[in-house]
Amino acid sequence: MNDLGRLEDLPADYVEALRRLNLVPLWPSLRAVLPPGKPRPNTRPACWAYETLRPLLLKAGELTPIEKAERRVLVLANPGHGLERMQASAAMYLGMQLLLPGEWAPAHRHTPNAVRMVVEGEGAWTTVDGQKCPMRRGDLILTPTGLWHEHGHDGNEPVVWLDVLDLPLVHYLEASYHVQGERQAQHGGRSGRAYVGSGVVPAPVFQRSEQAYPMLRYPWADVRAALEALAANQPQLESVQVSYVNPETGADAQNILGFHALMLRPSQTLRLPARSPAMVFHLVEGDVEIRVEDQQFRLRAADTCCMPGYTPVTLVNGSSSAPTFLFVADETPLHKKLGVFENRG
Ligand code: 1HN
Repeated sequence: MNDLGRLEDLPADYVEALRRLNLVPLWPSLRAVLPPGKPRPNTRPACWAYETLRPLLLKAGELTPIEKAERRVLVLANPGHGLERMQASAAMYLGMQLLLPGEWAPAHRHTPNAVRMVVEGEGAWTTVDGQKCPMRRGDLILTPTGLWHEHGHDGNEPVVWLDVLDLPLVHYLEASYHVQGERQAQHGGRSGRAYVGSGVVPAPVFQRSEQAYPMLRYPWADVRAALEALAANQPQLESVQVSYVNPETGADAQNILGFHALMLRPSQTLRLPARSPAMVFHLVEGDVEIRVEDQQFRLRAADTCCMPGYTPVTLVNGSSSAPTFLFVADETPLHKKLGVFENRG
């Protein structure tokens, strides 16, 4: 409904005179850019089943050599944004990337921030800023803005991972570009095992790390153990969740998107409040039903789905005997920094 008049209500020659001067009247469009009460997101609830996506990704491996593709990815595009825009939500890009044994995806760096959530396969690695990060199921690897990164594969089975980038936002800001590079020298650099979550951080001669991204690889085994310990130590805790943070500062691991892991106890139903940021769920282990508005999605392991902001989401563990583990990406750091974050309960 538009109660402020339509463009067609104005004389055509008037509108044309305005247009020739690069002018447009605001009032016919005001409700569209400022809808009453809450936003009207383009982001729709959408789900991608790994079982149906996987054979198509493997087919891409046959059709397109890595040398040609550079990154062999199927983009998980939210139909509400139009498939060609490659958006899961306003700020989030999702893609499933395939690397085959012996392949190498060459070094580059770019302004958008990326993370990888490893879905399947052994033997691949990503080198980020000179640190070689082994890729195992459930590991989260950061490739923050500006850092060199490349992928290699010494194993003997296909490796697949989920890429989450803030590309739509950075592109919208007209700040997205990349630089090609040479193969990186791998160095000790940050020690992959320096941060062990015991409340202490390395402080050689009492100098704390000045790296903006001191931790690049968050092994799933540690995250899973942290969730299980949290659940065991706090039986009354409803929401068994951890956030991926910079272990030196406690701030979010990256500047724009937030990353979390969540455990549902057997048979647990967890209602997440309606908050302004959109969310992505990737099922690492277990079985979950996701309810949003009047829709329901059943996720099996490695399935991924995306939910708009401003609407409550309910997660139901489909197993009465085993916990379910989810990786969550959201736009919370961005909304908080911009001052538009809302929790409507
Ligand atoms: C990128 O650099 C990677 O490095 C993956 O693996 C997906 C999507 C858009 C832009 C850059 C990668 C990407 C990307």
